[in-house]
Amino acid sequence: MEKLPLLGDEAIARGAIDAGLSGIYAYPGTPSTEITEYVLKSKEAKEGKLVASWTSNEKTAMEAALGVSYVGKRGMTCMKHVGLNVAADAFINAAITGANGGLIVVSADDPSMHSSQNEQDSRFFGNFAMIPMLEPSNQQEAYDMVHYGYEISEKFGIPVLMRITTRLAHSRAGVKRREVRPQNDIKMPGSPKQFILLPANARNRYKMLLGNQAAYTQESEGSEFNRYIDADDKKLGVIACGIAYNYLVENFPDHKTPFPVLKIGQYPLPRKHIEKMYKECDEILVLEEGYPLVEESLRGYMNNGKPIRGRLEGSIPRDGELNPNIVGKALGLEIYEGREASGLVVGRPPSLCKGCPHIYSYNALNEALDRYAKGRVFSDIGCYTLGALEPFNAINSCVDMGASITMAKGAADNGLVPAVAVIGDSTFTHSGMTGLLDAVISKSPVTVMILDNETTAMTGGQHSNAHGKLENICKGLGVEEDHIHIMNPIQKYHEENMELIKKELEYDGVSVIIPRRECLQTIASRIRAEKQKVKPAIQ
Ligand SMILES: Cc1ncc(C[n+]2csc(CCOP(=O)(O)OP(=O)(O)O)c2C)c(N)n1
Ligand code: SF4
Repeated sequence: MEKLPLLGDEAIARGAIDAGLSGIYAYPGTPSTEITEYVLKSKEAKEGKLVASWTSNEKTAMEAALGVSYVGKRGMTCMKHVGLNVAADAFINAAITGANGGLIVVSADDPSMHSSQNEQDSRFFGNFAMIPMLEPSNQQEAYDMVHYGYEISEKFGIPVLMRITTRLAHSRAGVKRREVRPQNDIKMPGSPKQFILLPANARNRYKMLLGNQAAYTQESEGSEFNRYIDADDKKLGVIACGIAYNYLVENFPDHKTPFPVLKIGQYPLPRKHIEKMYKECDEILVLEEGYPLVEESLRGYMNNGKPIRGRLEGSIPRDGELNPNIVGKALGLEIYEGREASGLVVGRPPSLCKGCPHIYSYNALNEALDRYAKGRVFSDIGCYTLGALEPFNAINSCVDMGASITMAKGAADNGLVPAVAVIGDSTFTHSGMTGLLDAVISKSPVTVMILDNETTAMTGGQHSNAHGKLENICKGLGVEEDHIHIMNPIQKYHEENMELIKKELEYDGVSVIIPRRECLQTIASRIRAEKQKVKPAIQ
């Protein structure tokens, strides 16, 4: 079969298409974005053979993918780890409804927080939902696991969580393709009650889920993705999960360890393999990205005094991404640290592009707020979060998508007047609209600036669902028309913009100001595409 050089994300996308995917729904978020982008640009999507779509947020994506599964077809949804928090209600309940057609939820974790607010471990969500989980160690496994994931999803009638991390998502390797499977035809759920989670049905479904746990573990124990690699030196046994297996074997020239290794790629944990290792080896070292999930489970399983080492115990740092050197040190190996970087290499902190529209919004806002005490601008997540840095120092919070308007409302309701919320157009339709409705209902004195650069810039310029709709959405949510304004964030209109913001800061109610000018990068991408007469890469 053909071999392709694919990113981990692309391997998942190619795997899904080849395994008979019918519909993929996602909200962008690093490091998961390239999965959906690959499918969107695929020949199969362009020929209309499958449905691929960005959604308003991760919850709507999760529910749309569940809808694909409901009709018996294979669905996928992809998100970054914090996106799974947004999708959690649907995700946890999908474990109770179960799946009809195969359903895979991909959650991409970001240990070391390369581009995230936290480094939470999605495996806890998988355990919480009590569904099977897959964790690839390389791009080939990522591809193969999608095929297998759909098999077990359909065999057990349950969604499957695939957990990846940044390093795997964004590194490239040769991936051998498999035979392409046809998509499923429409087939309605066998039981008409399956998806109706009224308490009486839900209780039955939950019992089924509990009853299936042993079968999921048995499947894990027989899985090709959980391998016990035996060796003579039983002083140590290493449990290596997902990509941590690569970091382990990179420390050994022929990739052969002198001690037994249990390579984990599937959960629930293969209990039998773990018991074997625990019985045979004097000491266990657990290598896992994220939280000490396996280490904690081991302590629960059989804490009879045998040393278990890992993140909890301290042999591995409690936070941050793993790498071969961290693993080598935990094994007591001599590590080559490499030379210090040359003094000529200077750090390049992130910054707004020169001429970015957000710059002019912040200049006007800062000046309008000059006469008030500091600390009243609640921001959200997007390129505009860089307004926290010099020279702007324009924002005072960034917590999660949507938290700008709601935090400003809470603060304003409790005496911080004026309070300002700064939110991007994509973040507004992701989870700002409900907060704005709350503010309207309680007539909170907040000034909301929706920075409309007509795209989802931070994640690469995906289509923004707010495009062309913002004023109407705000009107529909009840913001008074006299207090909805558009401004052009450009130096030429600085005075005018500043006076407008000043005026609305004094208004005792909800006002919305929409600075509107397109992101420079999407303009550049369009011009490049027009010159080459191709469709813009960024859509
Ligand atoms: C729950 C969640 N999903 C996705 C992301 C990734 N993400 C960060 S900002 C952003 C969108 C930013 O778009 P917009 O609000 O329009 O601001 P812009 O970057 O265009 O200025 C996304 C998708 C995230 N941080 N959290
Ligand atoms: S990508 Fe666009 S929105 Fe982001 S900083 Fe650059 S110009 Fe501004």
